[in-house]
Amino acid sequence: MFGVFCSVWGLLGVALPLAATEHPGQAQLVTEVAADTGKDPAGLNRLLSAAQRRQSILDAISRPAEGKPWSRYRPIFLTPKRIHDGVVFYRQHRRLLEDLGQRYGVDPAYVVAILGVETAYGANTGSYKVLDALVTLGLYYPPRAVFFRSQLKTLLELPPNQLAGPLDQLTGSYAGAQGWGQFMPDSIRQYGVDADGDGRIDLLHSIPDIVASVANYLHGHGWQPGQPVVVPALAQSGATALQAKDARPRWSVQQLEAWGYAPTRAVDPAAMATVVHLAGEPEASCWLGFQNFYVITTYNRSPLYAMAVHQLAMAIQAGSTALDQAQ
Ligand SMILES: [Ca+2]
Repeated sequence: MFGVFCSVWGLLGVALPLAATEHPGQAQLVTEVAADTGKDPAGLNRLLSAAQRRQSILDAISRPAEGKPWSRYRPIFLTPKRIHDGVVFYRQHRRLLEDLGQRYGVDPAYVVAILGVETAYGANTGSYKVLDALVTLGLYYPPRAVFFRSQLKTLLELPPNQLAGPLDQLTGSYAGAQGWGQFMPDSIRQYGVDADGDGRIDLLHSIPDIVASVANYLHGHGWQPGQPVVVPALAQSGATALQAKDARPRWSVQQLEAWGYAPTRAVDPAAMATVVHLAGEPEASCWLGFQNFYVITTYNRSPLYAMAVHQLAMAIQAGSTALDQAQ
């Protein structure tokens, strides 16, 4: 009798009341997380089964990002409002920023600029459920499944005091990045800091935690305090074409000059740099990017992103200095 009932439900395509969604690969993931953390598999299954595969997330990640020339990318981030809000934020939290900048050996204007480019200083931290985002990309998006499944696993493993709220209520970007600095779960685990000492890492509500975590991230990726980020260069016609898979500084300035890339400002000839070409309208531009430029690209590998962060940091610094002098 029961069996007949079941098959009727099955034929009608109606879910049995107690049947939960099981995503592909869920059982294996739960087994791994439970083994690593001792968490209850039933609780993990409940969390995952309540998460939804979202087509909007798959659509968002499939759109080409940062395909714009610099001349059209720059105005998105270097707006008067974003500069103004950055100056206000910098001055409002100056003591904290300068103390943490000192502690982590990073220039705090760059921390503020990253918060500005990522989320307009916390205004747009994202409205996708983080669990939906990471289930969708980790379990239903083969091209990036290795990366996103690992982020999903980390999210499930993070202790509750490293999250800004209950795991099933966290929101973020379509890629599952959270908080003012848009940290992925691995970055929360590796670089998250409880700077206000309340026993939690809260990258959504605690300004000290947010600032310290971004500063710690930059420090951890090799920021060199007081060193240049990027300088404009002139590429001579016939300059040696250089290929590199990322913005890591690979050549000395002296070597780059010999190959036809002349910095337009005095820089240490022994400093290591890479050449950054930005497509423009109408003209392309050429730059020498140093270690600190590379560090910003570890946050987002697009050179356009790193340049936007650099120029916003410069504008915030200039705006703040101008106000100091007016006082
Ligand atoms: Ca805290």
